[in-house]
Amino acid sequence: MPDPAGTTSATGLLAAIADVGVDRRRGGYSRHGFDRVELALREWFVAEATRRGLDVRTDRNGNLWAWWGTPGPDAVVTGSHLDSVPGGGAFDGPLGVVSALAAVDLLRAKGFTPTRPLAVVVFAEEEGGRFGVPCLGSRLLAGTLDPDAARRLADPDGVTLAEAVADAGLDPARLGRDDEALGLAGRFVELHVEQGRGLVDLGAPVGLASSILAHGRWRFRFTGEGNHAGATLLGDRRDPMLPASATVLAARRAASHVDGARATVGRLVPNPGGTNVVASTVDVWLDARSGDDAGTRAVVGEITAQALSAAADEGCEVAVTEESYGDTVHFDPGLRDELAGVLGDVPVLATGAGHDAGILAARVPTAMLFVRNPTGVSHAPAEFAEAADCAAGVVALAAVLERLAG
Ligand code: HGY
Ligand code: MN
Ligand code: MN
Repeated sequence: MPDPAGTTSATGLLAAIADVGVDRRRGGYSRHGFDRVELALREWFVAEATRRGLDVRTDRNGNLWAWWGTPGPDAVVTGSHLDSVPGGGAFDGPLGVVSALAAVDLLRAKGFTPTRPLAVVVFAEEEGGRFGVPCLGSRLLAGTLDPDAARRLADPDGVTLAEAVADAGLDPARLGRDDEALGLAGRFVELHVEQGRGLVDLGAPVGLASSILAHGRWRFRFTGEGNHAGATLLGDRRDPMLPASATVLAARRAASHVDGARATVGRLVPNPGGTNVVASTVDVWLDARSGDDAGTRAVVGEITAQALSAAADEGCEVAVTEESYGDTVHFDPGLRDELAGVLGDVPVLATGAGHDAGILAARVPTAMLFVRNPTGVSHAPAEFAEAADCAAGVVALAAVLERLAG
């Protein structure tokens, strides 16, 4: 189906970046905050926004704001992120960005002109795939992440966030709460591919979000004694891989004790990581989530107790660091209901995934639109959305923007 005159489809825009950041080793995409790939995606976005006559500005935290009209208070803001998890899918993040551009096209093609400022935003490092803290750009913007701690965040190669943003042309000394930028936002609506099968099971192409689970990330660093895999008797070992392994198993067990909870270890890094070497340290990252703060804290508490006990049994030390945390987010019910009135009888779903919208919701009336994902899979190459459903998402987002900015 050809795009209406003067417009581009979300899938057409996604196709334009389909070769950027392909990860041939992992599969899928690896696009991380301020790395070479994500900077190329930023350049692409700036060119696409500029081509549409939008005025693109970069805020002090590296978030891009593409303005339709003069930046001003009570703006209607939409957008998402361009970065991915390692080996991630093509839609998580970029679908929200390209749908916003396509919605601007659609509104322009029908002769719409916003009566209040409208901005398309690309947030920096939403996945935390490089510096370890999710929603890095939106947390800094909202003032919920200490800028000094943020500047010291380092990627696996030891490059700090301060160095990375400086290389990207930003002043690291200016990272931090930006009330001037965020104060312009009157409402924020993020469109996102659904990360689950809710819409598939309900047979609907588009839905609205009700809430986000309480979730966070914790690093468990187990320290033992590095040694030779052959020359060291079992009784003489302090092998951190054992308590690390016990922690992985404890995560699933603890989560099964709390209704609806999830706990995951997707990343475990032994040091030095030799096949014939007893590790000296092992880092384990835990991602834990549940419907409320008490549930998530209970899961993490049980896992931590197991980790401490297993470390003591093996004569190892363990240090636990909370790297990020956010309580349950309930999106603005008034805005959600207003959008439901625009979209008709669409499903309202909770999400287990975190989003920049979850960070902004504390400061700005915020809503999310979901687009059906037939595989229900996300954070993996199988993540997908049909062209027709992406088009339905653009039409829905355009209707929402017309309502809010009309
Ligand atoms: O981890 C999350 O839930 C999100 O995709 N950053
Ligand atoms: Mn994600
Ligand atoms: Mn996302």
